[in-house]
Amino acid sequence: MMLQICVTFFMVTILAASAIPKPEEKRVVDYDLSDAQHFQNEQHNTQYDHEAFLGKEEAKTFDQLPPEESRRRLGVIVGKIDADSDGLVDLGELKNWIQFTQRRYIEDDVERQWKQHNPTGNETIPWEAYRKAVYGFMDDMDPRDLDKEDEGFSYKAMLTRDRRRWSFADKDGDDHLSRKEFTDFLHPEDSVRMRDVVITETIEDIDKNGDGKVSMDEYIGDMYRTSEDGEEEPD
Ligand SMILES: [Ca+2]
Ligand SMILES: [Ca+2]
Ligand SMILES: [Ca+2]
Repeated sequence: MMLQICVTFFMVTILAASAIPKPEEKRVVDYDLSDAQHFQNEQHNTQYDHEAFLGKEEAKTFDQLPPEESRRRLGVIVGKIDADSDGLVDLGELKNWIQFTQRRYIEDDVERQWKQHNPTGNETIPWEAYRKAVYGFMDDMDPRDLDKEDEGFSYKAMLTRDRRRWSFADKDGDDHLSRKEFTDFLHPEDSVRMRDVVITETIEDIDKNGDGKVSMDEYIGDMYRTSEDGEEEPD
């Protein structure tokens, strides 16, 4: 069993490496398989695989367990991944498993935010209620501060973007979002219907000077946008 687990982790490493979201995907998705860096100073960080494999919450639980119990539970999970019960975890089974943990992450996130914005359990959330909860503070702000931009970021631009995404997600056009519509709003990357707005938002993010075109400099600038931990740009 131990050998099997080692093989599995090795395979997760390969898979997770190819599953690291590209910067433009990450922007919209805004989550990664793990909070950990997959490679630190070219050293492979096993914490990344650990979290990608189990999901962040589950990985936390595992970190607190004694080794024998971790091993036992991992064995149970490996049993679940091995869909055809042939005693081996193949790449397809591993892919399905990682998709399943990502899916679960989205569902948990939607559940949490749906409850937060809809505490009385209505069928839908009206735009105005959402706007008030998220951007209500802007009503009391100085209009000059609202227009202020910090590296292309402004509250006003964020509100405009959310408003547009809301309208896209609002399939029946009543300006309220049902739970299904709200899921598309929060996680447009997971919905074919939302593809256009995902592309629009991505281009807007890269196109820093707002001329509607992506220059080489803007593209390169975007590629290194995520290296916040002091990584140096290559020459
Ligand atoms: Ca199998
Ligand atoms: Ca609607
Ligand atoms: Ca541009």
